[in-house]
Amino acid sequence: MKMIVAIVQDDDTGVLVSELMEHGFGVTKLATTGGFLRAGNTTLISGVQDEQLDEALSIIRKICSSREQVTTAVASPLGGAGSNGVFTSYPVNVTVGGATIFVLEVNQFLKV
Ligand code: 2BA
Repeated sequence: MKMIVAIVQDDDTGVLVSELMEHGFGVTKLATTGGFLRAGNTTLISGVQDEQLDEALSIIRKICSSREQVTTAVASPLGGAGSNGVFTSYPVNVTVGGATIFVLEVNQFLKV
């Protein structure tokens, strides 16, 4: 048996948990905080049989792969925000998603 520990973006959590549960995986969700950015992320733990590991990892990969997303940035007018200039918006590409995954060997699995 293996234990998957996957640190994922909060935005991906809902879909990922649903998908894992639909495929019969047990999942525990923890609200966590990244040490570098000090921003919220989600850590999922899931105990899986050895032969199910690839299926679980491919679901995580499918939902959480890092991808480019277009968002809108707003530029302040020349002269600063207090001037009578016009705020303009423009599209920017940002990278979202991605997962950090650890796969651990499970020595014992008990429910008491
Ligand atoms: P990632 O490397 O994709 O890591 C995303 C989150 O995964 C991390 O959030 C942390 O919560 C967890 N994580 C990553 N590696 C880990 C490990 N070896 N053990 C335990 N947990 C781990 P943050 O710490 O807030 O980092 C967010 C992003 O900032 C990282 O994305 C990476 O792109 C960047 N980053 C992290 N540390 C950095 C550093 N020392 N210098 C430059 N960039 C860094």
